[in-house]
Amino acid sequence: MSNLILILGDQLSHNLSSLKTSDKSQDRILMCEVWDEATYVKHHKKKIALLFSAMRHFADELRDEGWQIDYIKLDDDKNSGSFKGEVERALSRNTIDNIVVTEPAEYRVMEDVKKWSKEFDKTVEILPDDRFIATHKEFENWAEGRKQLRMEYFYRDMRRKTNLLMDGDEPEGGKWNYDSENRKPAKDDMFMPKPVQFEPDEITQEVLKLVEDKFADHFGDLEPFWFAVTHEQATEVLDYFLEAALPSFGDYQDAMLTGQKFLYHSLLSPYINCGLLDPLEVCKRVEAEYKKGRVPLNATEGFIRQIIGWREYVRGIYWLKMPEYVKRNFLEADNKLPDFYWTGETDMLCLREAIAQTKEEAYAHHIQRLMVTGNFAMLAGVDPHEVHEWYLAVYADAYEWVELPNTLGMSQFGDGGILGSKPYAASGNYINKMSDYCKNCRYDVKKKTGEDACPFNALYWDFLIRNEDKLKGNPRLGQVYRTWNKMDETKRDEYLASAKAFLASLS
Ligand code: FAD
Ligand code: DLZ
Ligand code: SF4
Repeated sequence: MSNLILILGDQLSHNLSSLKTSDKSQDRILMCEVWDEATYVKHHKKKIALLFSAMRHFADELRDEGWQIDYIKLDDDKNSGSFKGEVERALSRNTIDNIVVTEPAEYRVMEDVKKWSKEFDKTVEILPDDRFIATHKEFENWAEGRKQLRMEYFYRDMRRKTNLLMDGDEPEGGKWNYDSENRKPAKDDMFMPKPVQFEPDEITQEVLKLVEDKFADHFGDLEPFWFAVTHEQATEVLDYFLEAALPSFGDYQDAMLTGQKFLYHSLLSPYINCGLLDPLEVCKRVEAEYKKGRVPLNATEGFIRQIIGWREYVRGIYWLKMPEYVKRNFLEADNKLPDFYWTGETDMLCLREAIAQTKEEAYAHHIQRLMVTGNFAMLAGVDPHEVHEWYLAVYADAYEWVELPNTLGMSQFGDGGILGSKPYAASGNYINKMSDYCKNCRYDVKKKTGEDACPFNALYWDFLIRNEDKLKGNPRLGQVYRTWNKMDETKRDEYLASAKAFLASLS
């Protein structure tokens, strides 16, 4: 019996379920760079380079371990351009009894794979992806019968399951969540860790040439390219994060500073999501730093919550709600995504900074994604599907299972409140509190209306009024609507006129 094991670009883990159950001496691995995956949205050049280089390095590691591998490069002769086409070609090259694949992380690919058994007349074994902490069944059971699917309660179950930061049956320190300690603005004289950077080796250089040649019209700067592309390098990034940034991760998690792209964030998501780092192992290393007394509890808990809480939870929501989730548009927003999301050419400094670093690094941290680019798109009434496709294309860590709930749900309120209990809508005041952007912006954050006023201020009220029918029943927005109702009528008209003029200027 010989199996064909298909390993996808985000399955670059030695402990992958399909590898654990296979036999080096008779099974054959297929890995393939395919046009369809690189272009179903036009991914950032750096993201494609990261994946192709990491795939090639991983294939070499497996070959060194004695596996037989068919590795198909993008520019190989006869590359069909799709997973299905490459499986078909592999079946014709080799004598294969069954196809084995660890479940694809994206719905689109899973639907494709499910058809192969019939199409190829072979058994297709789809194995669970046990790099995730919760199984699909566990999430479904947790969700069953609940009126609200709040992350916090799911997270507590994941703490119990993993035993991370547990003191017997109780949470370490007596509280499950230390977020209230994690909202400090940063100052520009603080020590900032510099990300670990790697020189492209020969494999990466070949990939960089390929990406420049084939994907020149995709968004983003390809070089300088310094991502980790192997497990060893990704582990160095983790080591440095634990050493230099983790102790301050909690305190400044929501802060933004001009010219500081990374602050105390880990930069680990691209590596965790493609399999170069294991999420549970990362959390154990973080917990160990707390146990050594090097890192405070608010940072440790805050970090672990992002991974075993948010990351697992958004995956659960994705698989629970797809395929209809991607079509949701609760607020019926239908404006176009402004062009400046692709060019960064806007006078709004907060947006310019977030978009410029997205173009340069394929990275922006969570609050930039949520409260700057996400908040603006929602306030401006942009179609959430367009917003989703932008996020999926521009970030090195973006895969639909994690990006879609974060974008359409958390940041755009497109799901009507499955992920968040209210829209993350904020005026310029929030950005001013959490950043130093407003000091040097051509707009005045203190001005509420008029040509020089921060656009977020009028858009905030315009958004609430535009969507009043849908949002006024939300108990968390009652106070906001009462404030509006008490406001002087002239002031209200000025807000709406300012927003209208600004939105017109966008189109
Ligand atoms: P850190 O701030 O260091 O956080 C540590 C880790 O926690 C991350 O590496 C990540 O694995 C995990 N994490 C943190 N927040 C989340 C979250 N909300 N959902 C899932 N995991 C989380 N994350 C992605 O991995 N891929 C995406 O495509 C993605 N799209 C997003 C789109 C929007 C609109 C928003 C608001 C958030 C999105 N996130 C996404 C979540 C988050 O912004 C990124 O995980 C984080 O910025 C990655 O940078 P980091 O590794 O430095 O994270
Ligand atoms: C994101 C991506 C890209 C750009 N290219 C490839 C590829 O050529 N081959 C591959 O196996 N995977 C790629 N990926 C990752 C896949 O899109 C991802 O594995 C699926 O969407 C399932 O999550
Ligand atoms: Fe952004 Fe408004 Fe501040 Fe300018 S003033 S940086 S537009 S929040």
